[in-house]
Amino acid sequence: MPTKTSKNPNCSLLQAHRCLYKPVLPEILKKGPCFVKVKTGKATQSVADQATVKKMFPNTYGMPEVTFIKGSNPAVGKKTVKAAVVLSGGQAPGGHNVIAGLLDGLKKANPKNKLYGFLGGPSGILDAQWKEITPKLMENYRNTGGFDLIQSGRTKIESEEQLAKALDTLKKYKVNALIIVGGDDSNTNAGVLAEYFKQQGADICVIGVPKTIDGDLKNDKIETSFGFDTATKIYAEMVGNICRDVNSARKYWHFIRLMGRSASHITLEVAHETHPNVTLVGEEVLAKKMTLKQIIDYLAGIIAARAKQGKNFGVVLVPEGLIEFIPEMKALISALNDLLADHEAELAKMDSITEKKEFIISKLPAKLAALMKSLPAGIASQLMLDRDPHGNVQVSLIETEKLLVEMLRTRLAEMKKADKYNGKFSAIMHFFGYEGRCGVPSTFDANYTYALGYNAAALALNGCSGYLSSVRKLTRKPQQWECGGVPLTMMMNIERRKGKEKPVIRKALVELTGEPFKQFAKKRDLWAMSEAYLFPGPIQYFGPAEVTDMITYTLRFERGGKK
Ligand code: FBP
Repeated sequence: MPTKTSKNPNCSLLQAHRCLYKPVLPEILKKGPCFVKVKTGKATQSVADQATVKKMFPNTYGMPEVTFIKGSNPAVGKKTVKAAVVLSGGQAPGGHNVIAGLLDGLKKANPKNKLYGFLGGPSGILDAQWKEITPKLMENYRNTGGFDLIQSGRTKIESEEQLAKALDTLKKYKVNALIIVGGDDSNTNAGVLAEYFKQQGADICVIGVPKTIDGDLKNDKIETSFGFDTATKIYAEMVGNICRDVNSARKYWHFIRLMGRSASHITLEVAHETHPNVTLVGEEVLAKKMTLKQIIDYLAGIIAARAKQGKNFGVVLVPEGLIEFIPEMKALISALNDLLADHEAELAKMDSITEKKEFIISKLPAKLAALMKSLPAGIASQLMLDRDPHGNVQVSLIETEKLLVEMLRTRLAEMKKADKYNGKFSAIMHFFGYEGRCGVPSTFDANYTYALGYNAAALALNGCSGYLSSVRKLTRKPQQWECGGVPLTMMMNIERRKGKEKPVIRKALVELTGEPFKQFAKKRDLWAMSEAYLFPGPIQYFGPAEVTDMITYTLRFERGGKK
């Protein structure tokens, strides 16, 4: 059916139709921010290191959780607000809908309210690069993937000078609310800014929005970060297609590394959606203190057992963050992090990676130096690449699947010599990461992000600075979702970053006692030896609600039983 928007040459037909989709708002937000009141809960505490976090955040520590309840609140419509939004960190499907919800919420409260977008992530605040987001501009971005409306970036606003610069920009343009859409690191930054503005007596409200495909920014009140639903559906489609190819050709082992910087939530979710033969879970590797050799033995055992049945094929899922969970690699990475930070200037003067590597190896303790030398050259170099501005290793650039396959080839050859393996091992390697981050948001993510943005507008208009937008009870229909805010300091603990102790929002890793892992553990032996593959197919945007509105296994397992 042709539509008005489909005449835009830069707009695909699907995009044109999706632009017309009206996200379903939770009932509580439907009449707009002037019809919700703030109900406060009990005072909160940080998840760990309470005394230190409290000392670092004297103005924002201990704030109560807030929930929106029905009630007349005309005061929020009487003030005129200039809000600004910034997209921070990796892309996640639904970012544009956060902005759409924010814009619509602000305008509903008072049509004179304005929304600016800082360009290119937090650096846009420092460099005062922004554009106004008008309803007209927003039109073609509703329900689309990507962050291209204002782009994103990973700059961390940290030094006194940067904090002061950020404040200067916001004061100059009379911005009274800043909405930071980001993951754990970016929302830590939101907490730091909220505290700093209060310390400086600046009346600027800072609100965070939980974004990351990794799914590791969650707790009791943040049931999932946005983007996880769509990204896992995209990866599951691709993995399912490979499972079908494997089962048709029956000649390759496919090793698929899936994104997720640290936590293995994405890999576990995709495993539930596709039933691959082997799924490695980083958190289990850490809990069992599995060495690289033990991981290789585990994989080789399954490959040999399938070969015995004449099955020289299969699918293995490898979480991107696995490398940091293997105890000896974790120790090596941690030592490298400190060395790279301590010797930044000296290393910058060296031209070749070989020179850098030799220098680093000479500074490592003997055991770690030996490990570094034993790694394939490519992997050792990848481990030394620059950390991101938050001090994280860029695991998306480390080809762990190649490391595993290389080591497996050696192991299987040894087993062959010892008459313990009599198969054929042809491996194909993949990395599915960036493919999933800018997909057209699923119906769940389209609704969830719009609600998160609209809710952030209500929080900002109520002056709830230092809060993360929280939309919960997500296994229910969107109309029944609950809305409110969670203090950012409540999620913090102290961690070592770039060689220093820093307050950061604690990542939610896969819990081995949690239902998503327990359900997987029950079935993995069956999946290992059979071809119980599932083929989820592409995300459906139109059709029966049970297909279009499907939520993740993770959310269902974690929240399904809760009221
Ligand atoms: P966020 O935590 O910022 O959402 O980013 C997540 C992620 O997609 C990881 O899964 C991945 O390791 C990383 O970003 C890649 O970062 P970059 O985009 O800088 O290459």
